[in-house]
Amino acid sequence: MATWFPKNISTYGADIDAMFWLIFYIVGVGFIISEAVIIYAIFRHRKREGRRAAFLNGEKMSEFAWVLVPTAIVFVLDLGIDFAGSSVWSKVKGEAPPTDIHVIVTGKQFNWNFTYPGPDAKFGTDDDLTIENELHVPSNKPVRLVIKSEDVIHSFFVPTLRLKQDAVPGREIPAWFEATATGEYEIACAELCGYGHYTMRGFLFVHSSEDYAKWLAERWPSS
Ligand SMILES: [Cu+2]
Repeated sequence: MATWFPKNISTYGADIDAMFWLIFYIVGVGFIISEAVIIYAIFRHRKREGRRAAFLNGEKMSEFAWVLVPTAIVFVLDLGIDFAGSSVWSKVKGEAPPTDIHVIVTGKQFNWNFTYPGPDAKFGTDDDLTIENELHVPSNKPVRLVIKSEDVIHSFFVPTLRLKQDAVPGREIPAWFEATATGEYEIACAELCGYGHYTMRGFLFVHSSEDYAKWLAERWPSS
């Protein structure tokens, strides 16, 4: 079933996928048990000659337990998922690994703009470069992003990186990733953001370090 997922090229992708499967199996088992109980009850208590329907107001403890016990089970399983997910959360959302690659991602109707600081490594200077819908990074190096929006809420989604983060107007939200395989991968907007939402498509280009250096030299020839 793992083949249902898009290819994983992210250092933390396997952790995210493991959480997905944990939740999938817990919810799947719960689904099968609850459906089995419903189907059993339908047959066991079906209409029969000479038998009146019972009126249950749920005031007896044995009746109320049908609500209480499942609620308690769901609560305990929720805590288990939170506990299992906390280390993944802190890895993905906590302190990003140090790096010299910083990119500002700006969502707008209906584009992803990627701003590079240029050779001076500072944003807001003359050598900044903004590219539409193309994010170029080297493989096997952490990349730090700051995700912004110019207008409405968007969601920066790179399925192969297992990275999804809302872009919220007025906020600068940090994110990071490290891609492990070179290639060209799809970037989407995962938040319905207007009539052109479906056109909000970009590409992530993961280069080898030599190719990335070449790409940089082409963009900033003077440096
Ligand atoms: Cu959008």
